[in-house]
Amino acid sequence: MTATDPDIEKLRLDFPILAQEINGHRLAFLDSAASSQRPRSVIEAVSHYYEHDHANVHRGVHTLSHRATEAYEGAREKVRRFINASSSREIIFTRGTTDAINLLAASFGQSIEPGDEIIISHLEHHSNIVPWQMLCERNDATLKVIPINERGEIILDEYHQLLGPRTRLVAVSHVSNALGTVNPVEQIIAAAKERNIPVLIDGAQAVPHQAVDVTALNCDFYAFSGHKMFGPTGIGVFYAREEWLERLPPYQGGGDMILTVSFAGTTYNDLPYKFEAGTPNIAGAIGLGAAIDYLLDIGMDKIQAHETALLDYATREISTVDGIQLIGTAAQKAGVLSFNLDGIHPHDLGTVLDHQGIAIRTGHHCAMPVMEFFGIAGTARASLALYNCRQDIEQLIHGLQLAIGMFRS
Ligand code: C6P
Repeated sequence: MTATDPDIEKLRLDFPILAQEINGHRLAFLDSAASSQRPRSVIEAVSHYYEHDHANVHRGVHTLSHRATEAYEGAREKVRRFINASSSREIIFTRGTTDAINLLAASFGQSIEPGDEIIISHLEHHSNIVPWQMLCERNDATLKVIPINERGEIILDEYHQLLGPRTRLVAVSHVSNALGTVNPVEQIIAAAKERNIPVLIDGAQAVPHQAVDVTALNCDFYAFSGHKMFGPTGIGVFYAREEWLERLPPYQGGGDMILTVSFAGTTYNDLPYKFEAGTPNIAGAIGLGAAIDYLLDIGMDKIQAHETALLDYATREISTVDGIQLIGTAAQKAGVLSFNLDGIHPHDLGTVLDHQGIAIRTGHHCAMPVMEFFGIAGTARASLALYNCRQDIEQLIHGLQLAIGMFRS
């Protein structure tokens, strides 16, 4: 599969939403970092479940409950294989990345003491900043931030300086949503491990673009969202090593996370159920399982090669546009082109492009500190997924020329 390969045209047919026109133009969907589209197989898996198998899980002796439980637990096993976790007991279904990070901040956070330190990076999405800020405020701990350089890359030397005897956790993104920088997570994890410091990786923008192996990475925690990897909204994953999950207190209390309840006290369920209180998003998990089947069927290496070639092409093409400033020029990038055009506000640009059938995101991308670093209020962001092709990029470049004509004439 290359950027010009006819395979991509065939693959696009799997995504019914892409076949439509928007404002009288072919849809060029370049906003998958915000939320990707779903292949027909995911849509069908969810509706098949609702049409044939729905009941609550882990609760009934009847056939439908057995079927729902089997499908839900089957999805957990698919997630385990997808990220190469050792056991499905290490896979907790959540509402998404944000929910997964909040789970860790609430649970692990209970052991954080005054003076303890948590390290994040300057590249983080708000959901990997605010929960740690809230925790630090609550427990009188300190948030330390790894600085970045002008290309939008983490400065590893500075990271090493920040690691210290009071560091309790390192929490960094695998891929930046605002710039597309692929962070050197292997080195970040290895340096923390030398000091026995646990590491959380926010993988929301990594899992749709490359193979992820949590065992090889040697991270303690890994979080991601279903809706950015062609699965449903409202479902995500919190991976944690089993020994951590055994030690950590539960996040929420309620049904399914208990073994026994009396007014004298409660005992908690086995893993992973200890961390899944209440009726879960059963259909969401099944849809996520179908998305994983879809991705693995194509092959993550093939997807990564296609997107890397397309990003190279898009970077070359957009660099020729008069007055363009690319924000984020890291040596290692995935899936994202963030830019500004001289004299045109990103929101105006987004609106003009929408009139041409081109969907991009504009603004701060929930990464305000990144924008602050570059001294800008926001960017226009075109983000790629496996179904994008050269035609999408050509349409984008044409749209940018039109906008220049409108605003600069
Ligand atoms: N970024 C974007 O347009 P949720 O909303 O929980 O599914 O994911 C939050 C999140 C966490 N980390 C990273 C790196 C992310 O990119 C996101 C979501 C979207 O960039 C929506 S703000």
